Amino acid sequence: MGGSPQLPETQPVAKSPIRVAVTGAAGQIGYALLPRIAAGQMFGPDQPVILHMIEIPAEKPMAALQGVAMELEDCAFPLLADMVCTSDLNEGFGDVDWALLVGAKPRGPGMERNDLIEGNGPIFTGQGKAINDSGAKGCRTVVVGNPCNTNALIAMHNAPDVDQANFSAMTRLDENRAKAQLANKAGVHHTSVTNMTIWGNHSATQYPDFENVKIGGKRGSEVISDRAWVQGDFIKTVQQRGAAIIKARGLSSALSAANGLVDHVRDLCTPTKPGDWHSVAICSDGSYDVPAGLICSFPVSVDDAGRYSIVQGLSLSDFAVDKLAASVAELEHERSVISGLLG
Ligand code: NAX
Repeated sequence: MGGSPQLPETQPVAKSPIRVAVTGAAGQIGYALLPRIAAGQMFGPDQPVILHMIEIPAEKPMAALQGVAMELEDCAFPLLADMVCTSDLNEGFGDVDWALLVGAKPRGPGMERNDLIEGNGPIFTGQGKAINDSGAKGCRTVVVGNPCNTNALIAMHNAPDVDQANFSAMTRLDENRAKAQLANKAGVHHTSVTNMTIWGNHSATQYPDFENVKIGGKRGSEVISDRAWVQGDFIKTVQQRGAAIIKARGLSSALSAANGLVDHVRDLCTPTKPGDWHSVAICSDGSYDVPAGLICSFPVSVDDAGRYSIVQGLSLSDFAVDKLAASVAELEHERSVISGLLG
């Protein structure tokens, strides 16, 4: 018999697992988030992960965490290489490549925003220090626990050996909410809406930017001419969407928040489609007159080498400048409330 010998099938080289810490892992967002990470939706379908799931050292949350770990085990995810369940921060952040800081105390009845800021701030000093001391070199941190911009600021200041560019806070849920509202109004699918920026704080002062958005590749104003709606109901609906979800569901956003975090991290690891951008709260370098050092949401794009930068040169009307200034003033106020935690 002639012919060439049969070559053995080549096996793809297996990637080594990355370590991903999630705090508040037994909470509602954790429950919606962990299976998506383990299924490869955050880091890709060929990237194994070791989940470091962190909770507070109390009986109930630690027992709930064990239950979550059992369920993850029962999913038999091919990419889930191992799990660590702990309340010890140095073990939890030990050698992690990503630290997703979701856990925080919820805002209780009658609590003012300042109480929330003061109550949650100290969580992020200890976590920042542990990321600094125990995280892998180049560890990247994303804060979701509210007030997330200011908590990211606290974590960043308590991790002096980590590049400040490695800290961000999540405004991607707000971006996705804004895209959905515009798509509904224009009668198009939400994937037609691009170039959506959330400026400022993840709070009721955030400014979803209608002036630079594109719908089906056209300027938003060419598709939606109802200026009163975009300056009024649209902005208000996006700013108040979290409260509307609580009213409807009796619980705060969880699956959409987990989805926002999947999008946030995946798009920080992936070159951005040319001409588009996403909203990420990062340490300001003074762009758009936002004081350097504040964690503020900007339009951000990622280049082919995986480096992100703030998209420059967008035009902002007087209306937009005023909105951004109000949100920045709130961020400065929040920073003054927790200034004692900045190390
Ligand atoms: P849950 O109350 O369901 O879960 C929070 C979990 O965090 C609990 O299991 C709790 O034991 C744990 N926890 C508290 N302090 C901790 C600490 N120091 N270390 C480790 N774990 C700790 O809240 P959930 O709905 O999951 O929301 C979590 C956070 O996300 C809240 O601060 C919430 O305000 C914030 N959100 C932020 C959003 C954003 O877009 N940035 C949107 C959704 C959400 O509101």
